[in-house]
Amino acid sequence: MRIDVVSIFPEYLAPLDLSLVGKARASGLLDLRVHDLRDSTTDRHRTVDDTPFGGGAGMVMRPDVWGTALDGLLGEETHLLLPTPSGELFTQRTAESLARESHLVVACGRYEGIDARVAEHYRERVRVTEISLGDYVLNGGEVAALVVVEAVARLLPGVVGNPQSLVEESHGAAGLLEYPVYTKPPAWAGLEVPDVLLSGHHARIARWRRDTALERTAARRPDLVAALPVDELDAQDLAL
Ligand code: 6GU
Repeated sequence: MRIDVVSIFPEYLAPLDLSLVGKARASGLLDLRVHDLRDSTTDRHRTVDDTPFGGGAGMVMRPDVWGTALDGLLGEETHLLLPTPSGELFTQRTAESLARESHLVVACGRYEGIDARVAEHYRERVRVTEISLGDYVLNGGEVAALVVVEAVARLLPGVVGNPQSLVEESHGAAGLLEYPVYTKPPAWAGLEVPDVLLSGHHARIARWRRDTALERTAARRPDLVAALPVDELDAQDLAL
């Protein structure tokens, strides 16, 4: 997969050289390129923004500068992502869908955002999705670009060493949060690992994990429990 990220702070994306994403890049599974939006400016000051028409606080990013940057990157297959607090919520389902694409371009806005004509114009040419990480305000789209790249890259075939670790995880297909996990030592700080996990009884362990995942999800994310398809709950689930 190829991913292009455009930002006025390309250094913000430096962590994408590290860890799993860094390895995916080094091995060629992920072709990730970071671009400086200011390279698409034409004036001496490398201006990317201006005051909003209609008045108001803050600055808006100019569509002509973004146009130059994006025209140089978009192809037939591109899915253009525009991080913004007014976008659609980015979820594991979004990541799964994006992991099937061949080319993503992430256009990181700053200030009060990008002139609205940019999304409108490129919607005529490619798929465009405005995405939000959640209900809070960040200073720009760079953190969202980091989130998207990491969430998508780990779903690409060959990136995560043991594909089984993608199967049972929070926000996986079960729609539940992950069950609590433990390792050695069996007693620490006066706290013991639940007996069932030391029992070697696989069916009981699976049941305990399902129960604790459901309890945890109900306590922390009642919205996820409400969204569970009833036909996927078993009799034991319903007794909880
Ligand atoms: Cl994607 N961008 C900005 N600026 N703020 C956000 C966000 C994105 N998601 C949540 N808050």
